[in-house]
Amino acid sequence: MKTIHSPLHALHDGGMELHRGELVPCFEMPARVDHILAAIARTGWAVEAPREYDDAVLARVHDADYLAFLRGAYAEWQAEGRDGFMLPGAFPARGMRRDRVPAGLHARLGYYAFDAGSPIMQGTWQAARASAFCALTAADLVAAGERSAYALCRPPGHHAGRAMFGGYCFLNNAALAAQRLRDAGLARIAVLDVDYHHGNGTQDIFRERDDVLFVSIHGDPDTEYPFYLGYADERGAGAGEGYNHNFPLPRGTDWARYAETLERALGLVADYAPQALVVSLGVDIFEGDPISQFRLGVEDFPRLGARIAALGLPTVLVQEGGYAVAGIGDNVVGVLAAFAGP
Ligand code: 6XA
Ligand code: ZN
Repeated sequence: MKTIHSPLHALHDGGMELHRGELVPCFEMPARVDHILAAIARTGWAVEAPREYDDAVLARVHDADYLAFLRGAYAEWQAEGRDGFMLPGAFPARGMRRDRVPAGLHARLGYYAFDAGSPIMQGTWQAARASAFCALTAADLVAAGERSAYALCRPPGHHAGRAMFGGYCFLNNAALAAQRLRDAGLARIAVLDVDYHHGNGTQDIFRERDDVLFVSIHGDPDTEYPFYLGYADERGAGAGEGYNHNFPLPRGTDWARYAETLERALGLVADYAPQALVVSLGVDIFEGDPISQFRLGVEDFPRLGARIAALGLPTVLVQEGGYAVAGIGDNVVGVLAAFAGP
């Protein structure tokens, strides 16, 4: 399976996040990619650089004002004489104004963010663009007839909304891939999100559309991040009603329980009869993950890959989470190798 990778991911590095009430070093770190690349090197698969795209392609999924903010925010921060990384500290919660974009940098930082866990630093915009380009390139390969392609995206994307960042995500790589496949003329695209965390950004982007199905299996948002979206009663709206399916599962879910739900999710994808599939591939469903609570073992990732492959669909696999850094390569390649088959 061809891997699309850019070394520019490393420009987004370090910083602290406010995680469950504590300021801690970011779990999302460049070493994740090194371990995935090392495991891919052992397979002998080709690794290619992404193509370049105009910001207009990003604007197919994201609002122009949000893209302008991401592009320029760090320069504004530096103009204040500051360096390091920046985190928001105030958000427009219920009862406050969300209908106007405020002028000041810190006001806009909180306006566009939904958590204090996603630091922006000097290279964040460049890294996020390169990550999105990986997903877009993988989508272009699949649109051109490849059976599958793997976008080694970092930073991840599935929490990023049209005009919102959080959960380490700035640009929604999976949504950009799905939209790219649509723009290539494929009529119906399914997104299957198997990351431990609900893909709130992807759901929100496609909520009112029936041309992109969103199906997600994830930790129950009653206790698991991102908390405020991802419940089973969210079914889409307007034309998109019935094209959104959430499967929240309890802490401690093992492969047996997961596999039952996966069959239901795959059944929904198959019933939709899409022309292509985008997988938000988070391997933070691993039992060793430091911030997640499912109990999938190393041996379960090939099972997951084989089950997804059985759909027989042209597929873009997009890297999302996974923070058991030493094991991340084996878990990702476990899925990809089983997907690709002998
Ligand atoms: C809060 C946890 C962020 C989870 C990010 C993730 N600091 N999303 O893995 O899929
Ligand atoms: Zn995750």
